[in-house]
Amino acid sequence: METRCFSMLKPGVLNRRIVGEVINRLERKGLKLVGLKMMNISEELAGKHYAEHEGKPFFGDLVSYITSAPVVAMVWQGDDCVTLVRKLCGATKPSEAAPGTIRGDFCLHTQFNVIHASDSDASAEREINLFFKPEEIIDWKDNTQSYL
Ligand code: FUP
Repeated sequence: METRCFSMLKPGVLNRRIVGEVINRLERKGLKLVGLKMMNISEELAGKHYAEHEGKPFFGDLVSYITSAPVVAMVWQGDDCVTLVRKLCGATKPSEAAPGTIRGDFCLHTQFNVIHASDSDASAEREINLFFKPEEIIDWKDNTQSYL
């Protein structure tokens, strides 16, 4: 069954000119990009997005980093979308992320680990609603679906 996953290229990815390379990893897998926008994240939105980390020692740094420069927010769709996107992202800690994964290939530090991806269907729904209006998601007709 098709599900959706919220994903976000974190601050620095635009600066490093690797937006296309990272998106390419997810596209090549066959996942369908149904939402895409560049944006600046407000402190309020950052607080809601990272609510589960409130009170942890890294929370302040997390919020100031994610609000420090533009991000690229995305919604991906496909069978087992959350599982697949997280596999392609790799482990949270770059030192544990396998080579070939996005985090395994493009970052050194957990704090700057390039990409966010929802960790369950429930958080995907919550995060998509936080970042996208319903009309900003376009579930386009996919003529190649029978080949994927
Ligand atoms: P993930 O779901 O892989 O993005 O990981 P988490 O939700 O556990 O963490 C969210 C973000 O907090 C990570 F992307 C980076 C940051 N973080 C730290 O800076 N230090 C930590 O010890 C854990 C997470």
